[in-house]
Amino acid sequence: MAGRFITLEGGEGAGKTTQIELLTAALRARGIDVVTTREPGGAPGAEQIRTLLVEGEPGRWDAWTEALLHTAARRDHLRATVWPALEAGRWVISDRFYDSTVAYQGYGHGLGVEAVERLQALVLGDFAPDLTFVLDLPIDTGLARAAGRGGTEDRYERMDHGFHQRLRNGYLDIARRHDHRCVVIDAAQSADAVHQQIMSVVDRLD
Ligand code: T5A
Repeated sequence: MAGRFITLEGGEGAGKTTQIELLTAALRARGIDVVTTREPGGAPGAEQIRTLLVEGEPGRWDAWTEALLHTAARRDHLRATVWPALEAGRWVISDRFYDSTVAYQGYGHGLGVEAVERLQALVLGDFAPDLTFVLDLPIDTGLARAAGRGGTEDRYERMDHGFHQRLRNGYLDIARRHDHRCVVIDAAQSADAVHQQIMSVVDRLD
């Protein structure tokens, strides 16, 4: 069976990690060989870059430096983890991918969609996910969930309300512009209800 590349996207605390666990278990129960991974990170070099991005003060990088760091981590992640797995026929499920750079740096930080998409095309060519779930929920609900997670990786959660609003609108716009691969899911529902919707879409993958 050919490999598939599925990505989960959304703002802070949208429930991606929770849904990836449920989706992975459901696919493995069907005998599918699944690799789960995440961005920023997912490979040793990319995980080192992750630390620079998710810890520290919200303003420690300007928007372009941040976009370049995320994209450098992505290139390493693809080369070391994603492409070899897909070539081996495995399914890869990634917690975030390039839509995050378009949403966070393009819309959230105002670099603009066109500039960020050009950067992605330069570094990744025309490689794209087969299917992307955009988990959408009110900002305050997501931030409250994320706050419950604790830890030091809270740099983006501490960005201002306007940033999170641009992010949410940005994701909905990405989903509209790429409706051949993106599906928006109401992530304010219970984890089980979200999972059922995700599975009903995965079942339609050819
Ligand atoms: N970033 C990333 C960029 O700016 N540009 C980029 O290009 C990339 C790739 C990564 C940060 O980097 C930024 C975006 C991010 O801010 P991260 O640690 O990966 O940092 O942060 P998040 O992806 O936001 O991860 P979170 O852990 O905060 O959120 P999740 O994974 O979406 O949510 P999850 O599943 O951990 O759930 C959070 C809490 O909510 C509960 C869970 O039990 C958990 O406690 N929950 C629910 N509660 C009620 N109902 C449901 N349906 C629930 N689902 C989960």
